[in-house]
Amino acid sequence: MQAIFVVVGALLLIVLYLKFGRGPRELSADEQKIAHKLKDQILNDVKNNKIVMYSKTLCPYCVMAKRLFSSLNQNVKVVEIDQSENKNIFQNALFQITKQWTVPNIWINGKFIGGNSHVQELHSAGKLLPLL
Ligand SMILES: N[C@@H](CCC(=O)N[C@@H](CS)C(=O)NCC(=O)O)C(=O)O
Repeated sequence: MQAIFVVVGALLLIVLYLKFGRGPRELSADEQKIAHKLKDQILNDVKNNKIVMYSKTLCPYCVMAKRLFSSLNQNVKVVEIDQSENKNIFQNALFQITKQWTVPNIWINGKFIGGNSHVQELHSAGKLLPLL
């Protein structure tokens, strides 16, 4: 019986970590320099690609958003930030631009749209396709 509580507790912690992660934190001066370059890279990517999604490989919300765009036959430039060298600074750079910490972090035609729930809502309301 006790073992069940331990397993449920551990699962809850994993879910909470996946949902909230570590959250944004203050960057050191060196990290801020990297964040500055990453911000330039992000702004360049979203300028040059119709749909850009900053994602994490194990994120279920990212999978849902990828499926949605794929069902609409839309090519998405997916950047898996957990595979990047400076993943926490990358996420911080995205946060500095969009004020959104979570992934997916989705851009359409150079404009920040939001996360998975936002694109799903837009699609349900018939407002996503007109943006594409
Ligand atoms: N409502 C958001 C939820 C997104 C979300 O909670 N994503 C998790 C990953 S699956 C996240 O970014 N957690 C914080 C982190 O990984 O640092 C959406 O639909 O996009």
